[in-house]
Amino acid sequence: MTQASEQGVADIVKLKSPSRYNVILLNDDSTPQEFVVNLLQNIFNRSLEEANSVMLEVHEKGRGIAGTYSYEVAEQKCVETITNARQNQFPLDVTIEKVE
Ligand code: TYC
Repeated sequence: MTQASEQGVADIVKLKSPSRYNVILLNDDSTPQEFVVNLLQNIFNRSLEEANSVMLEVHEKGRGIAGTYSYEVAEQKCVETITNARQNQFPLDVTIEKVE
């Protein structure tokens, strides 16, 4: 193999799939459960059953995965979540974590 084609192979081997990010919902004492379920359906495109299950997981364990996206989309989902919650005066919080 020529040096150029060896370099070509090395470049291909190095290619990584784009990173994914979990949007994590955090529990609090005052955001209503129904509001969280609606938000999971409307912003994170979850079915009613999934939304209920994620909401209960957050309520019981303190945190849960709302959805998994590219960084840009995850960031936008966070902005939409916080904007919606604050407009309704709820303290709901979210964070983004890279999927390992
Ligand atoms: N713990 C809240 C309650 O009992 C419900 C809740 C669930 C709040 C999930 C935030 O991310 C959350 N009203």
